[in-house]
Amino acid sequence: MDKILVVGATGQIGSELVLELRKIYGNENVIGSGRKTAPSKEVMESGPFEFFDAVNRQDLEEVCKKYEINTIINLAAILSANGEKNPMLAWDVNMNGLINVLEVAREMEMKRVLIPSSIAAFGPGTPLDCAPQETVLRPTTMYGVTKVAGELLGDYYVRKYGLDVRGLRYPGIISHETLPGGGTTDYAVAIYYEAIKNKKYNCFVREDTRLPMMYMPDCIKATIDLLQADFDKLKHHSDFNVGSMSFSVAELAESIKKHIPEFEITYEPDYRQEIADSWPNDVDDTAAREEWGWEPSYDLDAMTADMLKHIGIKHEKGLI
Ligand code: AKB
Repeated sequence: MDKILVVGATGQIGSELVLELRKIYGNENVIGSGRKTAPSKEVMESGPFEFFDAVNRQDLEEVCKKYEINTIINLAAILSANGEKNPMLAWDVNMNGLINVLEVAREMEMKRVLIPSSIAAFGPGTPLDCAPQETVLRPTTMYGVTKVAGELLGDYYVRKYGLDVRGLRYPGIISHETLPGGGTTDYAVAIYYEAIKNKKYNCFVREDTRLPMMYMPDCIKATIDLLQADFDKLKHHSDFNVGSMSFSVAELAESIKKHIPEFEITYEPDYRQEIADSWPNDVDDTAAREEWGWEPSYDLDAMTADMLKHIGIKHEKGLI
């Protein structure tokens, strides 16, 4: 019986992942956790939830023992833009939280740990187009530094201790349930909300900024597919590139205009432009496709139609 702890279950990905995992593994077997922020009503009411900070190892250990956890998914992180405002906090949450997760999992001889990485692991030395699986990883953000260190740590625990650690490099994730918090790719979510609410958006990166992105249903699918993949078939462990779509801000705006012709976009690049410019346009995810059958479903226009539909409903109900 799998007993899964999702650390960071109030965040953009965690809040949706917990609900999907509960459908598969049973409500009582998926424990959500967060530091302070209250989870959604659905997450809170559909199964166990614990408030603690994974940076405090003793608290993490107590929760793992209480629920006899054998799998941890660690989604707690300070993202790229917020990380540049407070690099030491990013280091503390992203590294100390992670090492605690790995150490508790090792000591309790857990079955599996899933630790996401990000396209932020890449940097200016990485090829811009179709970033290879094995490539230069010299990020220029503290978030990126912690993601590279996290990938290396994950692989170290596989090699040194035989702990089953897996991870994937998330692109910018786009969703209509929970807002992302403090990332560089947040513009690709905010644009949809502003298009519905005000029919205009002032973007903090240039129109030609092109980054790898993914719609939430594909993100959940990728995470669960990797979680369930046969360990013996994996040649990589903590650093899988996962591609889905890649578009410029101008192309994103055009996709929205197909539904809202009067939508207007303006550009006022800030410090996040430099971060976006340090990341590749696109990734080569051949390893994920070959080793665990990764295949995305959504393209830009399919995602836009779905995002506008759901955010439109929220707006009609007066929720946004
Ligand atoms: C960010 O923009 O920091 C995140 C990421 C790409 O990991 N969305």
